[in-house]
Amino acid sequence: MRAVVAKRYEHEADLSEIVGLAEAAGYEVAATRTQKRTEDAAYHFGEGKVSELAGLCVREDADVLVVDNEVGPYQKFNIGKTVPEGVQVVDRFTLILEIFGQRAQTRKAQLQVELAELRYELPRAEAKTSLAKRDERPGFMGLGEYDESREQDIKSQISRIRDELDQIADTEETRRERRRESGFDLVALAGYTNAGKSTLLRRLADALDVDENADRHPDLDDTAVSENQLFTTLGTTTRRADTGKREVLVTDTVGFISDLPHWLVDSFHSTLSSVYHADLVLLVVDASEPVERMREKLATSHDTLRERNEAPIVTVFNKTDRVDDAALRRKRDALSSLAPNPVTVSGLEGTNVGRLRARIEDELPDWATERLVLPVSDDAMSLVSWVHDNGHVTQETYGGDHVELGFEAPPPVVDQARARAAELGDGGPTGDGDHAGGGNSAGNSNPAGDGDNAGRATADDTAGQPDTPSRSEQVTESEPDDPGPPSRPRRR
Ligand SMILES: Nc1nc2c(ncn2[C@@H]2O[C@H](COP(=O)(O)OP(=O)(O)OP(=O)(O)O)[C@@H](O)[C@H]2O)c(=O)[nH]1
Ligand SMILES: [Mg+2]
Repeated sequence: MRAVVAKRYEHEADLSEIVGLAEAAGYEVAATRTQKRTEDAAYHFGEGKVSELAGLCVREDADVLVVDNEVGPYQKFNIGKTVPEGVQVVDRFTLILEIFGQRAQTRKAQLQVELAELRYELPRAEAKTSLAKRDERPGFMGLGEYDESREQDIKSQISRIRDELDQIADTEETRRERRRESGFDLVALAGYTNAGKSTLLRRLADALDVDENADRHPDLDDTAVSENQLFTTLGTTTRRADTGKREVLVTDTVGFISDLPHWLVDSFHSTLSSVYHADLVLLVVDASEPVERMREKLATSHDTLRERNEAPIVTVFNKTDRVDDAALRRKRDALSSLAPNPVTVSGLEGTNVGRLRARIEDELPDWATERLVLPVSDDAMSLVSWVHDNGHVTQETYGGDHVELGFEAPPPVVDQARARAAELGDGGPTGDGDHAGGGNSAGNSNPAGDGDNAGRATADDTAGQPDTPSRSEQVTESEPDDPGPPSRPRRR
């Protein structure tokens, strides 16, 4: 399929992105044209330009005319009348939808594409209805009625798809909470399309045996494919990465792009929810591009994040293998207000990935510190090993019939450990008077002074806490790779 690509501009005639999009949709770009002018109400371009484009389509034997602007329904109709019959007129948004439609593999991705298509169609159907109504006269009722029912039909399909996407979002939210409660920090890769997110995901997660989890997680078995084209990744891929002390799940997802109408961004909201609900966002930028292009893409990325993201953002300048040090320094300085203190890496060559890991660890929300005294028993030993799995043990001292366990962990893990320790006490304390209750925390046990100690669990406290999950629930919760039942864990 061959395409002629055209763009109307008022400031800058950059065709690289629209050409990239056309290629990503599978077109061979045969010719390009630009025109500097204000928008023409009837033709979008000037009428003469549209005739020229029509001639070009004939000469190049084009199947589509791609226009890098938002073309109104009437403008599209007029351009369509001018170009040779059979040549389709495609604007920036329909082109993006075409790419998404071709690549959508999961149910969620398909629903999102369908939703975006319907939302694109809705105002057009509404316009037709109102036109039909205006023209309505006796004996000519059919058209108006037909269009009105189409409008209703679109609206009810939109609401059906929204409901289904909401359900999927709930399931994902439950899974995210479960992972958090199991001690994982959730890190999301965000950034403009083609910045190198998927390449970085593979770098960060290379220590993980993904196959081990592939059949348990719908989103672990996807491969995070990298390709030099726009929108290679559409779904969501999550992998485990070990940054040292913390266990991190890194999620890679769809890239951002500029000039998208809000309804299109909204349609993909649930794909971006892994970004909006992360503990930390890595905002990846292609540092091999001219600084002004980087600035625009950073601005687009921040705009997309701003609305919903609350997590700290670390900017990652990627592809540094293609920039010399002096240029990189200049870019860092020029962009310091949009990207303070960026980490510079090459995902392709692996340069500075260690530094990125360390930075992730630094920027993640602090862990709480705790010390527990447990009676020695099989259950206590399983709690000790669970704490090893889900936190960072700083002290493990055995004395007679008890064990003292000092550790750092995410607050939800500390809460669970306290509750489980308190339950050990319920089964019949084995400790002496000092450690009565078995599960009592040792005094002065929080050197970090994180203020999270006020409700320190004792056996009695726990009995009065309706929120404490039973031990069997905890076992399920400690299984991070189990998507689990759809119900939401009660705590947090
Ligand atoms: N030279 C160089 N190329 C890189 C680097 N990182 C990624 N690339 C290349 O950049 C292109 C895009 O990389 P991806 O990892 O697919 O980028 P992405 O951000 O996941 O892109 P989408 O999924 O399309 O949004 C691929 O051709 C990669 O090989 C890097 O550090 N240096
Ligand atoms: Mg990708």
